[in-house]
Amino acid sequence: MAGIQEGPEYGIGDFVLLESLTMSDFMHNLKLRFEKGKLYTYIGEVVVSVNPYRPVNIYGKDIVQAYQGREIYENPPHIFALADAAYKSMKRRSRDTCIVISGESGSGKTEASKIVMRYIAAVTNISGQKEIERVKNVLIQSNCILEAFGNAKTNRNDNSSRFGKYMDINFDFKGDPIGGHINNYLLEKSRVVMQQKGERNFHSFYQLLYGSPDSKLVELSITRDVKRYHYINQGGEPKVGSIDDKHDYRAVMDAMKAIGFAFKHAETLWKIVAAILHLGNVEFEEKGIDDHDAKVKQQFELKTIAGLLSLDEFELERALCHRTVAAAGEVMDKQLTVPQAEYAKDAFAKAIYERMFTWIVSRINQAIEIKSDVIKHGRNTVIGVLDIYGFEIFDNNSFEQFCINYCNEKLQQLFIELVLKQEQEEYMKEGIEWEHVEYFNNKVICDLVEEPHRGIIATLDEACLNVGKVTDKMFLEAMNQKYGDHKHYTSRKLKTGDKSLEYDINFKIKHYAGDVKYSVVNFIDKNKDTLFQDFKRLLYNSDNELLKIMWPEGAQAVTKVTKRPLTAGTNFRNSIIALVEILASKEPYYVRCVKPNEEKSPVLFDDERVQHQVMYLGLLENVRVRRAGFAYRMEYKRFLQRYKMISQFTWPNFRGGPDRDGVRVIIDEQGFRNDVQYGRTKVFIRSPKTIFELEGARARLIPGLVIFLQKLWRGGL
Ligand code: AOV
Ligand code: MG
Repeated sequence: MAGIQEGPEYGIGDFVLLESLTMSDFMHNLKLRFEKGKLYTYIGEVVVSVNPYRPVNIYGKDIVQAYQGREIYENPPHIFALADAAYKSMKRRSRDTCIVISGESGSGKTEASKIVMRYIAAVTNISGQKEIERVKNVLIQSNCILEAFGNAKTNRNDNSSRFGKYMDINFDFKGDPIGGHINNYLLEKSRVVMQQKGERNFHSFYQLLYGSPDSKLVELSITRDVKRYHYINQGGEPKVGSIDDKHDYRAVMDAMKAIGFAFKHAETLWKIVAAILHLGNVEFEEKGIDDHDAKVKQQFELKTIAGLLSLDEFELERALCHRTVAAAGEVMDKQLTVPQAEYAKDAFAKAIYERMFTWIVSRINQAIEIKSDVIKHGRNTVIGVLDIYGFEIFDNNSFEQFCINYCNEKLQQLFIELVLKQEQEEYMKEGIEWEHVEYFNNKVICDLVEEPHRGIIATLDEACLNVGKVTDKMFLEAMNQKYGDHKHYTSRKLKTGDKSLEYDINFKIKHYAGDVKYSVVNFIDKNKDTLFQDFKRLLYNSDNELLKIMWPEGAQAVTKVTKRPLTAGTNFRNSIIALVEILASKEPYYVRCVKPNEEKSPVLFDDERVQHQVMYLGLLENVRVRRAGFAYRMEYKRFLQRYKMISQFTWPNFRGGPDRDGVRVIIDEQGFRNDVQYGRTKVFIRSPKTIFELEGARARLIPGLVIFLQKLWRGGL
């Protein structure tokens, strides 16, 4: 167990036990542990994890064994202990639990979620049942497929999640996984057609180009030359040092096979990816000098795309350059201009990619869906694992960052509510009095974004009702008027009287994690998220059965008046509110991820950047809440078992009444009467010092344990 042993030189393993609690004490301890190679530190039951940016040898079988079924304080801090606590609670007390992983982009959330899943897989199905093994396999293998199609290199993280993921794992009465379900949230589809400098499109494109065999490339009419394809060459850096696209392509193919994707379906997915590459190279020109209608410049590309997607070439061109409009029962054909056609093409590319991703998630869900007879017979409890895109600030922030950061705001809000609520509830349940701790409540920012009728999303929806008439700038102006006085909103205003001065196209939100300047350009468009009906019909009429399945609404008659669909912003808001409700209904376990530096360096601890995160994650407040009341609590029975040797009245066994009386004997004898309160089932100890002294007394009586205990309490709790 070389990887996890700890001694005093590793600092304190639980921030709650710090002698004094200032920011500098907190930082000193976190830095010391990072420098000594210790990723994990507790705040009570919360795990703080600092990204090591190097492979660490602490997730092996022997370490799994060390943590399996043990209590959190019995071993040095580790995310396994948290996974085990969630698992034990689910199994022993039939509680639905969830593991909420938060932190900014690149802080290690996705890695943490995979470690948790691997731990759960490692400690279950001891009897080796085939079906359970299959479910475990799908749960684990699905990651590499989802990451291929849903992750990308950004300027903050080489493997950045560009979608949110919440995965439920269902367990039977024995505590073995029998199924699961993945919810995915808003894929950043704008990336399909546009990338910032230094970034890439989704991994899948590069995996296909670098990883597939030559014969496949011929079949899809593509080459390995990334530079040739507009949709994937804009970032300028197609190769990423930390990523082996060729290897990953094979892994994705293997995973699809293992999960049971039909071969022809896997083929179709790659055909779609290739078709998008070709689509990116399609350009439009005007039909003639006086004819501004758009026509496709590269007919050969059309032929290839039509072939890949099993579409009629003529219909494809029509859909790209025309639009069918139905008014008063009459169907009309409207020609698009060149810019309109460009826009429609991009919308088309984004939509097929997004639909494909949604289909992949549902196909994985189908493979792990629990059979209804299993639900009927027997208990079914759940552990949910949440891994969502982290808070991000780029040079250029748009609608996507706005949604991602709003989502992080909501998770922070949940943390505030639950961590406080839990603590308060525990004290109430046990009949204990406690002191309140002040903290920044970010509810005001959540409201600014999401409030019905008044929030930014509602204002944006209003602007979208009048497309064509309302521009992004007018939307900005509407916001400036509504939120001009809001503490968390700022925007530079137009100086009156100076016509030459343009509106600033940005607005700034003071998020809990920092100020972010968003550009309103394309907010209306991205929120409205229109894809002309013509494309839907086109894809529905594909001879490829899978494409047809992906586009069922294409079956609708042209004249049928469809209800206005919800906007992207409102959809996202609703799904995040629903997610928060799911999480709040479960017993939460928190992992708070911290990014040590911006350079992805394993040796650099950037004090300023880390301190900023410690502040906005509310980690100090978290420790204070934990300590304001009581730093430590233990069930009477466990307390007695652990400390009974330090009093002659309780050793070897206490026979004078209930366990609670035995605990009182020890506490009184040691002189800690004023430092504890007695709850209904647990003893609550206010200061960490008491624990140190009790441990000391115990250790003196068991000389052989001295060293062990020093390690445990100084470094390991
Ligand atoms: P994120 O999920 O929090 O960012 P990741 O989990 O993708 O961040 O971590 C970023 C990178 O840090 C990984 O690709 C690894 O190289 C490294 N890393 C993280 N955790 C560990 C660990 N426990 N051991 C070794 N290396 C690690 V984002 O999805 O961008 O918000 O949206
Ligand atoms: Mg991630």
